[in-house]
Amino acid sequence: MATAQGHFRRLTGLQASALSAWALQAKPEELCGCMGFKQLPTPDQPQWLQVPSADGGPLDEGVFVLKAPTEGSEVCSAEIFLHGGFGVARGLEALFRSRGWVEEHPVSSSDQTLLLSTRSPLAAQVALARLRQTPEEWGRKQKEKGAASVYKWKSRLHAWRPWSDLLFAPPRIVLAGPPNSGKSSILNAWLQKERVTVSPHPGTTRDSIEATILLGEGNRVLEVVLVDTAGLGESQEQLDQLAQEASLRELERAWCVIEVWDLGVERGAGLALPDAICHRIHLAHREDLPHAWEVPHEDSWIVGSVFKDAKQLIREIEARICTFLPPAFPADFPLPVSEKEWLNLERGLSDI
Ligand SMILES: Nc1nc2c(ncn2[C@@H]2O[C@H](COP(=O)(O)OP(=O)(O)OP(=O)(O)O)[C@@H](O)[C@H]2O)c(=O)[nH]1
Ligand SMILES: [Mg+2]
Repeated sequence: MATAQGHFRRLTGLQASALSAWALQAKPEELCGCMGFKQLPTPDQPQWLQVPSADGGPLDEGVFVLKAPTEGSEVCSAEIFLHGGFGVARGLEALFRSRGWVEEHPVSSSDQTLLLSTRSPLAAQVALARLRQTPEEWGRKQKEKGAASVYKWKSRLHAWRPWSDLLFAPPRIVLAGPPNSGKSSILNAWLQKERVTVSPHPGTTRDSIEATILLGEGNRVLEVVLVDTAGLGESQEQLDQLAQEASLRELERAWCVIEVWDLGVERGAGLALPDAICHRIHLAHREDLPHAWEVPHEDSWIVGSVFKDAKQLIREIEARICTFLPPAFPADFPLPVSEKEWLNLERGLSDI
């Protein structure tokens, strides 16, 4: 197979836009020939450029920036910035291909869709990393760095894997507990608005109510779904039974359950929660009231009150939830989004 004369990669999106940016790599004489230069411009100094089309006519005008050469490399790297219409992109690709250049990691429309549909800083970081390189390319780079790099990352990949689920199907955090323990009040305090009806009458919430929030700090912020449920306990009426069945269905889907207990009234039997729940927080709520029971000395318990200090309570719950998140991964890691991508990445790293 003939080797490529050069490589090109589109840095900006596939859609039409004001500007398009392209990364190029080729030997100096080929870069000159392709871009129509007699000699290469000075590195790092933007140079006005008239790009020819594949048939020799003018294609577009733009800016060319040669990168500082890497020692020992025969190949030069550069970036060009042209108009962002479809015609220019097609013409440029035709020029490269006519000279035997090959496209590197073409941006796929699914990666673009991923970027455009992200709703949290962390998801945006992953989508951007995926636009720059595929998980397989990332794996190849680690391999090029040697066995030590591969071993280092292989052990971490396993720990990062749950992020795929968390980022692409936001985890559900369910407020559950006996009636009147303050579940809806906590949801409202979290959202900082009166989203759910609160009342002193047990059995106020009948349907599960959900709301999406962002949780975490800096560019580690991810999207989660908060769910308020109907109170669980002894039920006399048919309506209560249906409401409780809906709560139990929510518990089955929960990534984290916050059991909300009222410190002001005698604590009944524990809730029969499904075994499969990933994470659990016990909350002794309404601590401003005289305590009717003693809070167990266990790490899973948080004590607080929406009336006393709602912000502090929510901060504490969020901090606890963050401890359930998998370990952070580097910003340039293009997190695989499917089983197949994970397999390919792991297989690629295995045969070293
Ligand atoms: N003393 C005290 N009362 C609170 C606190 N938070 C909420 N409440 C009150 O407790 C009562 C029940 O609150 P809700 O938020 O409706 O409780 P719930 O668990 O959603 O109740 P159901 O939907 O009926 O299961 C209301 O009168 C609230 O105003 C608190 O921190 N301290
Ligand atoms: Mg309620």
